[in-house]
Amino acid sequence: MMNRLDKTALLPPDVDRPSFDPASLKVGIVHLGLGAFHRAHQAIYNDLAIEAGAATDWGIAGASLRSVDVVADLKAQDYRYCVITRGPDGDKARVVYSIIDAIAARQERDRLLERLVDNATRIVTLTVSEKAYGIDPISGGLDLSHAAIAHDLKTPEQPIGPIGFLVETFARRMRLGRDPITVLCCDNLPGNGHVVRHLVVEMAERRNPELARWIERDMCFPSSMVDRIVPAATGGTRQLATSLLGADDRLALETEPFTQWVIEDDFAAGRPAWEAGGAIFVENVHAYEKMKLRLLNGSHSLIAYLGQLNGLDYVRDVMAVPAHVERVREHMEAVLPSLDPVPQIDLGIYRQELVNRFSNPAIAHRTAQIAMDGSQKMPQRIFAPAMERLAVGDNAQGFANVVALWLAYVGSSEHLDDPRATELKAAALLAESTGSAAAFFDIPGLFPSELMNNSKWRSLVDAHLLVIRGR
Ligand code: CS2
Repeated sequence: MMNRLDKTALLPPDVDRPSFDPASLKVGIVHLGLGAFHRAHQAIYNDLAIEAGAATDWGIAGASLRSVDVVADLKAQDYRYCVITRGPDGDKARVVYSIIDAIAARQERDRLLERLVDNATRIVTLTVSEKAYGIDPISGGLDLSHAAIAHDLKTPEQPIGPIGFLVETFARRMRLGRDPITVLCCDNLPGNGHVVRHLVVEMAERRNPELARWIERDMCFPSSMVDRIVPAATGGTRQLATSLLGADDRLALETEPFTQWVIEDDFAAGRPAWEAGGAIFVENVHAYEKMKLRLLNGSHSLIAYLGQLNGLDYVRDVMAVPAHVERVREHMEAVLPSLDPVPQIDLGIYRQELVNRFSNPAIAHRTAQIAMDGSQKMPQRIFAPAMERLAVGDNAQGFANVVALWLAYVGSSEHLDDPRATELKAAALLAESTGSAAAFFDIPGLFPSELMNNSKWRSLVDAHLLVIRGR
């Protein structure tokens, strides 16, 4: 039988790993959302920070709010797993040590809350995906019809969602006289720190205004921009890991060499020296996040819908078609005037780098994975720059095309993966029979009012939809 990657595994010398002993670490961070992204991004910066500063009090307790499998697998492997970087120089494996505890919130809610409330916990980080927060698209506040929000308002002491867990954590910390801490959101939302702060304060306000005031005054919610393309792992990833490690790793991940993390340096109770892993600390992350959400993620959504509508399964397949690459470059060109100058970044080089990253032949990133949850992704990726371009007199034609590609995809997909799938599918049926996207624009809160009320731009969407469907 194949050896398992755990603390007894003897690894080949060319597999990177930290030089510290994971048994020497203590928890200083609780992370919510144990998906591939966190494990291939923050956890590595954290390993490098601990190593550089011998900062053994910044271990991570990772919590999964939904899945229980990742927790069981981490436990079975003594919390070790490998990240394989795949680029032009070949494949390189690195074993990660930073995660030293794993908690399945569904099974161990109390233990998770104990960790969150512990005085040793000074930072709570999050990667739970856009849809998990429960943001009302119209008010920007709590969506009271969101299942986790509704649940956590009703039974606040037994939370299930990220906002509910944070509010209950603060309620307990206040009661126990614990120190203020930092909440660091690492999801692809604009002003992600502000968003989370707003939701947490609103939920706390409903429980106890004094709690809301304490959170507002003493907790820190820095925003951050995160970037690394980490496709969902497959059987192939596991095979590759076996060949590189000589051990079986159920949690192996593959990713690209590129990685970026820009963080507002606003922490209530210290932080690891993540700059040792290349993180950049800034006063304001806004320009970086706008650049990334609009150039990278916006192009990603365009590529995903082009791929899905043309039978191309992977991002790299779309990028192998010159006409599609041309379209992606044109989209980036259209986004450019909506961006602010980004310190230390040459946007020309950044755009070329994106084309190269999307084209990486070793990265099998499914267009279906990116295409999901369009209702949660389109606002910051496509609608926001479209609105800004319209406001200064541009016709935002290209953005109308991306929206039409998304709507055509919604109409054609058999199993639409989106929290608003029912409403979207119903609108798609109407759009099919009327030949107009009006039914989509009628869905409350799907499009911002500036786009809903712009009949000229809407007719561009209709025209593109007609052409796409006619193909
Ligand atoms: C992607 C992102 O799935 C998606 O919607 O656009 O996950 C993307 O790969 C990352 O943000 C890259 O940093």
